[in-house]
Amino acid sequence: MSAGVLSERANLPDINFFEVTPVQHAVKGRDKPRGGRYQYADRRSGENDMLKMWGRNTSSNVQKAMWAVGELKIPCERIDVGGAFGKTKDPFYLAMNPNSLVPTLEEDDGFTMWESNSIVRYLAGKHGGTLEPKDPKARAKASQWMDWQLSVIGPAITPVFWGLIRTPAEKRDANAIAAGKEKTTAAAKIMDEQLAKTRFMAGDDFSYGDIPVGVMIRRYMELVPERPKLANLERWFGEIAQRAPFKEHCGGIPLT
Ligand SMILES: N[C@@H](CCC(=O)N[C@@H](CS)C(=O)NCC(=O)O)C(=O)O
Repeated sequence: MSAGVLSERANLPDINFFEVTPVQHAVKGRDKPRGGRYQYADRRSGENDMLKMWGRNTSSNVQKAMWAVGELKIPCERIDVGGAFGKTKDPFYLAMNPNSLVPTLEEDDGFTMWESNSIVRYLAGKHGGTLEPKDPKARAKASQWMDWQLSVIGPAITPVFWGLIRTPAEKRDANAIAAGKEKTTAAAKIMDEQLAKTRFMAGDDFSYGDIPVGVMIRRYMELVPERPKLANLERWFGEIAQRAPFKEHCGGIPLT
């Protein structure tokens, strides 16, 4: 956890008794790796359980899940696995997530699940608040944009991210990067049209429908500076980027 979290507390929504205690520690038992503990103690929820989120913080899918954790102020310990940290092919991890991918959610009672967007929906449904819209139509729209992130804008930006961030300059596939930029811009225009009509993706309130696409648009803004002017998208992104959980778990983490 960055020191910035504490200084950003003033920007958080109106929650009483909100405490953030960053702790770096070893996980006891099973030869597990180290991670960061996010002690979001929110007495409103009455939840004392500490959930675990397995996954490196540079993963866009982990970022979605942790952004939701931050919005919901759930006690959470994030543990670095995946990428250079490895461990995702270890038997203990495969038993939780046979895909060998991050993130994986683990609760105190042994419940585990994977798929970042499903994790976001599960946590929002379980812990209440406004992240999951109460109105069925707004909830459906939020879910729609989450699925669209997986099926459209995620696949569009992936070759751009991998080409520009994870591939040495001499090995880059310029055509694949250019095609990815074009597809991502086409997707961003669809979002821009929606955002001409509503303040957020699923209506006039921030919801989990903004989270997966928000993580993608953060990448778009950084990786495609030559993009066309999309005034509604930029207005929306400027707003969500002010949220403390976005800064903590997504915007403040360099693309690597
Ligand atoms: N659809 C899955 C995709 C998960 C996924 O592809 N995760 C990537 C990181 S963004 C991963 O685990 N890569 C291998 C690794 O980090 O070791 C989800 O949304 O959770």
